[in-house]
Amino acid sequence: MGKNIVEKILQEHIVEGELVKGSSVGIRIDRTLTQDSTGTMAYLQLEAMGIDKVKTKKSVAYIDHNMLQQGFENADDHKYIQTVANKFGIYFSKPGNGICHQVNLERFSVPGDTLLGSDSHTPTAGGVGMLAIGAGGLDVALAMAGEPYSIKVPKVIKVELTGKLCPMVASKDIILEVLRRETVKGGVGKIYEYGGEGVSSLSVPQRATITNMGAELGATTSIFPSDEKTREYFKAQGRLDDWRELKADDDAKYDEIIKIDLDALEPMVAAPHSPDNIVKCREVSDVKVDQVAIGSCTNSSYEDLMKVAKILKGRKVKNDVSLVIAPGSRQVMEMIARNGALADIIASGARILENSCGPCIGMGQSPGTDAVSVRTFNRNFFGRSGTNSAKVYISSPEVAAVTALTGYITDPRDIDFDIDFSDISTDEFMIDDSMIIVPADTSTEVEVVRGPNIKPFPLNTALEDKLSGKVIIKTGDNITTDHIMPSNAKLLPFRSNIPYLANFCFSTIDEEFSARSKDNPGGFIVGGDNYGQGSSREHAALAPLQLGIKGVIAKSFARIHKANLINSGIIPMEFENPEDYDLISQMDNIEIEGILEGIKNGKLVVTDKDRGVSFSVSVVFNEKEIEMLNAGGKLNSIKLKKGI
Ligand code: MIC
Ligand code: SF4
Repeated sequence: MGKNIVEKILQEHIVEGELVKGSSVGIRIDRTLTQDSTGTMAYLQLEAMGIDKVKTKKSVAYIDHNMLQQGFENADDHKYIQTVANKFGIYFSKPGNGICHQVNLERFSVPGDTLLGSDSHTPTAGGVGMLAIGAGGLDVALAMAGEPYSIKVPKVIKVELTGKLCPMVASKDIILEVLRRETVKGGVGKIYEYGGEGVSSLSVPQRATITNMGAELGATTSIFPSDEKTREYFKAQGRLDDWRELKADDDAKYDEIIKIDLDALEPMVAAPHSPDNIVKCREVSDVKVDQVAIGSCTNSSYEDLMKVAKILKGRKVKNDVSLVIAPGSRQVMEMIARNGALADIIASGARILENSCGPCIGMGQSPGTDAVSVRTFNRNFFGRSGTNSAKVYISSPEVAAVTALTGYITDPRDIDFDIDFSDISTDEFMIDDSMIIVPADTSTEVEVVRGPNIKPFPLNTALEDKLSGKVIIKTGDNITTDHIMPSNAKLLPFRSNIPYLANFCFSTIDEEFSARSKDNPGGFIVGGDNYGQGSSREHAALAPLQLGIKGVIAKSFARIHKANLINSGIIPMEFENPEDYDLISQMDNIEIEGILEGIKNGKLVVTDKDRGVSFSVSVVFNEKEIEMLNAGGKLNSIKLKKGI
């Protein structure tokens, strides 16, 4: 029987279990990536594993998230990562070299290989046909240590593209359309494989925009075939040797097929505060805009910025709009600087930021009170910009650039500009890998520098058979990791300091959460659907662990966060009957007995002592997960096994 691309790659990498839908398999990880805000934890955990060198084909540590050096903390983190990378045989991409996913696409992606990254947008590399998955730092550390990565064999959804995008309609609009149809939780347990005749008209950066933002579906990953367009991209990056063709067999089977006619798509935006809140630009053309931000790992390629430069050339940004632009990599920045496009951008009145995540993670450029910001990013979650009252819209670079000129959300087809994008593609990127530091051959002489900002991470204790405690918080649906452990310019410097960070757990929606948890140790969190969507940050599990949280009961969980909870020894429990959510209130006392047996049988009974009611929660885990929970987390279970 014919195979799809996902099955082909999984088959080549499977080392434990069998390719049966829904069952757990272990796959070999060829490559890893980390970035600084999740990297410090990942490397502290790697150090705890007692290995000398990473066992992957290539692992890369990027610095791109926290670039604002307002104190020593950040520089300490960077130094720690650089030295630990050097010791363990990991390539180090210096601050200023660019956003991990953009640089990875340019310089390290390989079709057909597996990539595990401690960042939820690792699937960006699916744009070249890599099976690229986001995970918590501990899982990435384990992959570096040579352990297989375990996943549930996902459903494979084919997204069949037909036709061709119309002028001023972007690949961003394709993924916005997928989000409109599938929603932010529609992709849980699924991989989206793109195919159909429409694929060949899309360049690699356009494809990478789609696989990048596929993370917002909650999907395991997204992937494109590796074809002639991919080959051209590798040739232009001087990496033809890394290219291989990858396509689905003609008779490949899929669990579902979604069809998208590219000709019929229109420019769209994701309205506040969710990436699936999709509306057509023309429906919101009365929205006055205060800020426009162009960049992020979704839309900061050479091609994206050349389009922006062409739109801005000879025109001026509206007086009451602030336009900020962050190119995705040093390669992109240097190319637009040398060919003059940067001068056109500057002349328009735009502000140029460095090649990093920047405003996407609230590191600077927070909008004003109640301000409207149009961004080419992938997430517009509540509070993520650093301003809770701000309204963030997500759009393509074309929409963003035109909007900066008009001051209102604008469909670029409604503007009478004579712009031709046909000469943008390049057959030769500027290649200079001098900001990528090759690790030392021998690790023994390398000293790991650990500044005072690097604090030990919390470890859980072995699972108890009976748990009782208070419901410290009850949340609604679609709680993001930005709600649970906010990231902004004030908090990002403390990603390697969990005791401090924990004081701000849930702080954007509940300032008392941390104090209440400390006053009532051993508590629980109650959540709605899709609890923990968004980022891969394990801090959203480690901070609750630090505060003594023992379990989370939710209607459903996002994939990476659920894994991070288990890795931390916090039990994720799902309401068997979602209506039981209504039975519990914040600060109720709950009790769960017979836990050790219950997690083997997939079911626990929770008693709400204040309401005098009991209900069942589902706790279906595989053997390894049960071991982890019993030991009080993944690291404890590994230490037990290895006797370290
Ligand atoms: C994000 O986009 O939310 C981040 C910041 O890149 C996170 C990682 C982090 O929290 O450090 C992600 O996507 O995983
Ligand atoms: Fe950085 Fe934003 Fe991409 Fe996350 S989504 S990696 S913060 S650019």
